[in-house]
Amino acid sequence: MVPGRDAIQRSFRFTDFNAAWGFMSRVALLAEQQDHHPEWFNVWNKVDITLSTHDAGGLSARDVKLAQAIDKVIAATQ
Ligand code: H2B
Repeated sequence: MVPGRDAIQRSFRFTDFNAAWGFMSRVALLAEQQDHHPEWFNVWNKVDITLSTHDAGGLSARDVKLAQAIDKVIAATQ
């Protein structure tokens, strides 16, 4: 959970920028498929993702669905 906000977040670390961007590309495709988009921050090998539903003013099932899809992307690369 994000303190003070109805949102969830997870931080990811990769070996380098190439791996981080590859992950972000996969997540971007999922986000477009689901019409649900992450707030995210990247610098080199680090990607921080926050999920919240702006149309709903907080968390919704769409955030959980995207989070689970992102977890599958990570699981597939490990
Ligand atoms: N992403 C997120 N995170 N929250 C939303 O409420 C949202 C979205 N709404 N992606 C979608 C797009 C909506 O604005 C469009 C019009 O479908």
